[in-house]
Amino acid sequence: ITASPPHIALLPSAGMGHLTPFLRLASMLSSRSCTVTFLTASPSVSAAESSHISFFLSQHPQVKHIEFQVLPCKPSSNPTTDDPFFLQFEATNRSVHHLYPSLASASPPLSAIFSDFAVASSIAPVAADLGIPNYIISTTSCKFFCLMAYLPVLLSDPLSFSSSLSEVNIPGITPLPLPSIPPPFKNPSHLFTSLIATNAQALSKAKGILMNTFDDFEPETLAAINSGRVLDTLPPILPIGPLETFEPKNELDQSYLPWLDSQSAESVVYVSFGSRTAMSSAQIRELSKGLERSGYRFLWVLKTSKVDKDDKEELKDLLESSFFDRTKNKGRVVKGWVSQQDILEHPAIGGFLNHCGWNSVMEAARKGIPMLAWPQHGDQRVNAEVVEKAGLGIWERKWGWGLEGLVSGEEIGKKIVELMEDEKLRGLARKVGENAGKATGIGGKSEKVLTEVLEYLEQ
Ligand code: BUP
Repeated sequence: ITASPPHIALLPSAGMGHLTPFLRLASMLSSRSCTVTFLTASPSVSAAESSHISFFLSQHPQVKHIEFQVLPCKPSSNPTTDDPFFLQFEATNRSVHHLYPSLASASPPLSAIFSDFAVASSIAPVAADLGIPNYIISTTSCKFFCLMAYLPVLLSDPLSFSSSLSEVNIPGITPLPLPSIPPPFKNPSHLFTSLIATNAQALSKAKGILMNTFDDFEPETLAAINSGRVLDTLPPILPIGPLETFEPKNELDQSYLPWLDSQSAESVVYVSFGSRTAMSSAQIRELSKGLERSGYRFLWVLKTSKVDKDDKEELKDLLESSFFDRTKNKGRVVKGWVSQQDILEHPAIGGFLNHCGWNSVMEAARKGIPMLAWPQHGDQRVNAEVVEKAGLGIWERKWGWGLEGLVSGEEIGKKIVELMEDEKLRGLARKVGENAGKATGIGGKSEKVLTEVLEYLEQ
């Protein structure tokens, strides 16, 4: 009997940073003849999530879709956070077991569930009852993954994050400077911290951890974790990135394109802080000054709220009209969703000022675009260190977390000049791009890892 391709159910978690790699992987699996069932929690937090899911399904009619209802707690009922994405993580964990009957009756029968780290503890019993393997998809760097996996151990010692220590030690990997630890980790009862710790404890039940990274990007950390030096209970870490992109091209604001098309090669700085970072209005003004001072051309995607549905402010209320007058030939500011991948692929883009959300990092890596890292929250300071070490970018550590203090326009301007004029960095970043291409090309390391997983799951 010849084996047939596996049937894989994918279960992402909340937020574009989590959904994006799942849509990309679903598209890759589908083009490799797998049967794919995509599981989504409803209602989603952001409008971007629902529109991306709908568009993906319309482009992949062969993909089955199962939607399940979640009921997030009211923000006021959780004393530690009002972040709607964290509340949705928690609600999804509470609802996942409802998926069992539809997963059990799937036809052809399911071969595996690929699910987000944020639901590891609740999906493990479902996969066990179904008698199929569960692979976790990690949506962050391998280095931050190590921190999450090791978090239960760190939390068991009240001194782990003590301000008297300058760094946090995790066996096998280079120490993490204390300022890079997400502040909620210092509070064990914070919802974000308890969710990560609970899910970390379930990692040993997974068959493997699929990671959107590649061997040449984080070689030492991957070697350490895969040799059992970080924790000896973890399943294999399987680097399969950078994931191929799948981007919706509908309903996008592309008004900047003719302008971008008319710019010379590698002359424009692209500025974006991801889908859920809202900067203060004072910081937005300093950033505008910095862009202007740098003298470089810029394309700036601006967000003013954590959830896109709340983003009601207009550009004219955020920045002075004189700024637009002075920079009308120098730059474009866009509000709303853009195709970041298309922008990064545009020959005019020469640098990327970014928060180091992991998808953005992998997108820049694929294209070898030098980054100026300005991490804002969560995993982003750890990711920024990875970016710097890999030769993809520079990072001004003293800028601190997003809401920690104002960075002046003067400093921002200087750093942008440094980014755009550092020829050594440009060469190193180009090399990163070449290595990323090799990893995902035919016979490449990431490509081989994914092929082996799918062969193992063939029915
Ligand atoms: Br904003 C924006 N267009 O306008 P990250 C983002 N993206 O294509 P985040 C667009 O969304 P986390 C836009 O290319 C990336 O794939 C972008 O994920 C795309 O950051 C994704 O980079 C955003 O991981 O999530 O959204 O802050 O919480 O994971 O940091």
